[in-house]
Amino acid sequence: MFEQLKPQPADKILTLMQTYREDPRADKIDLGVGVYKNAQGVTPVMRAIKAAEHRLWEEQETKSYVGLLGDPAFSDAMIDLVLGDAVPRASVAAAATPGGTGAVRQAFEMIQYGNPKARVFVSDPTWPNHISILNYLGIETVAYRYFDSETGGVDFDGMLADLDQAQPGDVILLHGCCHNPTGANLNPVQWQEVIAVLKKTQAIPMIDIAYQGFGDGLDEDAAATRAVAAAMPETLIAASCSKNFGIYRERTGLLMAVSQGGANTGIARDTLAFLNRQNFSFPPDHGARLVTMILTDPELRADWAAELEEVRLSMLGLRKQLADELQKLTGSDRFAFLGQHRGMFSRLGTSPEMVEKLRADHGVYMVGDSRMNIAGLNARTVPVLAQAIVSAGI
Ligand code: PLP
Ligand code: TYF
Repeated sequence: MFEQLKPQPADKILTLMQTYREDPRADKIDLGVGVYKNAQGVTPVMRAIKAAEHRLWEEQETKSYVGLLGDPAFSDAMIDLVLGDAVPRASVAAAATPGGTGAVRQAFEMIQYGNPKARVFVSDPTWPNHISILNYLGIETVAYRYFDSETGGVDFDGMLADLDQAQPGDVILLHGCCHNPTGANLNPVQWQEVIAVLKKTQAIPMIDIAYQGFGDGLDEDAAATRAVAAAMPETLIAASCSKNFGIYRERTGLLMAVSQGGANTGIARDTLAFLNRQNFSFPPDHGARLVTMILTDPELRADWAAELEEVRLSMLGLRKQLADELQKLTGSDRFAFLGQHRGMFSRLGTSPEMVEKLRADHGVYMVGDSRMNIAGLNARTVPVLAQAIVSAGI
């Protein structure tokens, strides 16, 4: 049977990681995979995670199975973090998943299970794994305009016009904050307009929130997700703990299905448990337990929030430095959008040829669509990158 298998295209982001590792140049700059790195280029274990792991090692007495939906205390803590008091707790069904990707996958499966005809509207561009998983499941995708490469911002009129084409039962996938791969985001007024289109079309919103705390702050980054969930009869939310808790390899995420409570919430909960059982039975627990310990212990929570804020501000500082440096070198505001973007990523808006030139001539590694991981920079390499961008003629 194995000989019948078809070779699959590699994940471009992960391939780039490998090419970077094999490059012998000492001054190479890695702006590829979306992993936070500090000024020394290290992805640290957060202080609160270390403390929680220490405590867990001392206190944990069993590693027996938990439940198909994971530990309810994890769901409660994460629902509180993401949704605050935007919706009644009784209207949320939730399942722990292997990372945010697991939550995305389970959400798509739930959509397909509930409505095999549903189409999923995705931003152009979106995180490549969205498209890959949707194609794999055979779910029809419809791209909506999003990034305006002229301005580096959102083509909001185009976006609204495309979303307006959704039919009742279609799903509109939105990034809650810190859009991957572009870094361009909607403002609160624009989110209200999106909500108006969701109501008009009766499409179902699905929000992927993988960078809460990386943009404008923990509550600020969740504001759009909260507004949508409060306004709509049904919302799916896929949340990741990989980035904001720095526990990438622990595979920690949560899928939330928000409805009007009562029987709908019950059937949503049963379906999430069923879908978990079909795919992996019990979700991973280690990362979820650490997150729960941190969010429910005031001291650990305060320390985690403080360290996350340092991370956020360091990326914001690098953005501003890069935008300023390019302003100085070009004498124009062409790159001002880099300072306005939020999160780990910014799409420079240049061609794959230019991206390759930056790699070959300057040892700068960004994804082929010109997405840069801002956290791959530090105060010393920002001017080097700015000079490389200008020398390449971008
Ligand atoms: N969604 C988006 C938009 C992402 O960028 C990522 C990657 O970090 C994820 C989901 C899921 O990440 P993970 O599965 O590592 O939690
Ligand atoms: O976009 C990124 O770089 C992150 C990390 O298959 C990632 O979201 C990259 C590729 C992948 C899974 C996660």
